[in-house]
Amino acid sequence: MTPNDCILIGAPVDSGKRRAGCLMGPDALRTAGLAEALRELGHRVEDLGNLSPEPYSPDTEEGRLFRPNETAAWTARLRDAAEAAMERGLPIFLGGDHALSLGSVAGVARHAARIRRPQFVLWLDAHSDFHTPQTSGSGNLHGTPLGYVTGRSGFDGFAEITRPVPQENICLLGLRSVDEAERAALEESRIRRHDMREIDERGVARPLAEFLEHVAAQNGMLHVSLDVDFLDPAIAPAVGTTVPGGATMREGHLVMEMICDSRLMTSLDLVELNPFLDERGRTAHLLVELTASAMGRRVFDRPTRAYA
Ligand code: Z70
Ligand code: MN
Ligand code: MN
Ligand code: MN
Repeated sequence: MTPNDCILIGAPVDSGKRRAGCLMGPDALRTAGLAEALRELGHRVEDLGNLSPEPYSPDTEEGRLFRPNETAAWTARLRDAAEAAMERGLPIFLGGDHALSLGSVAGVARHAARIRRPQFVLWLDAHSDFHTPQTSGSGNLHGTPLGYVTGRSGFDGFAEITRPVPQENICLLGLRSVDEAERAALEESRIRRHDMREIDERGVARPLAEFLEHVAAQNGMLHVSLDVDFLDPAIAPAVGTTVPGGATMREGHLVMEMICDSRLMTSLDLVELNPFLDERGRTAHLLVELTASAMGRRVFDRPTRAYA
């Protein structure tokens, strides 16, 4: 793989849900050897350290939404950090919970608009994260990033979305926990979605290859957002919301290897790692290994990528 300038951006966002611990994610990923693994593959790596949110008024723990001011402040900071990092290399956002993607995706989409290329998003997650603050039953904003970046209304107090990601440019893979309001909104939308039943029937490679070929045909930028709960909790226990029936280790690596072969990935989120719930660092290590697969680690080279 051609060497990349990887920019590690620590985003210890922990305001997107009630169970604390994701703030330790960036340091767990560093401890598990993320930078070393990338350097071993020939990439240059710069670690910007951990960011902090813009100044914000403290959240009262009243009201339906959990910590909206803190999450809005993170969103503003991460959007600007993402847009700036895209000028220099391939940003890897070290989460932090999935609320960090309100900012990372908004920022990369602004950069793509500036260079006049379409932005695509691959969402590897048990959940669809397509709520708005109004439709969310839990009030947890980590369930809303795709609602925000597609320009759904109701995000009062958040930076305005000037460059919404077109629905048809988004692909959800791994779905097995979708709330009723999200299901209704998804069915009205043009978002591409592949649930675990489809993966069981067709395998993970064919739906993914279809999407990657579509991105390539449009000369798109590709943001990959990897939620730990995409994986089965038996192999990735360090997550607050365990949903059984997730991707296996082999499916996880295959997805990342195909992303690598496509040469399309321009930015990456590693989110929802809660090191407080991990077993001897195995989930953090697995995320490092999966990132390595996406960035060039392989057993043998493959001449073609004919899966569809
Ligand atoms: C549910 C909600 C969610 C991640 C859980 C769950 C959302 N749909 N997202 N874990 N990453 O509360 O809105
Ligand atoms: Mn650029
Ligand atoms: Mn998620
Ligand atoms: Mn999830």
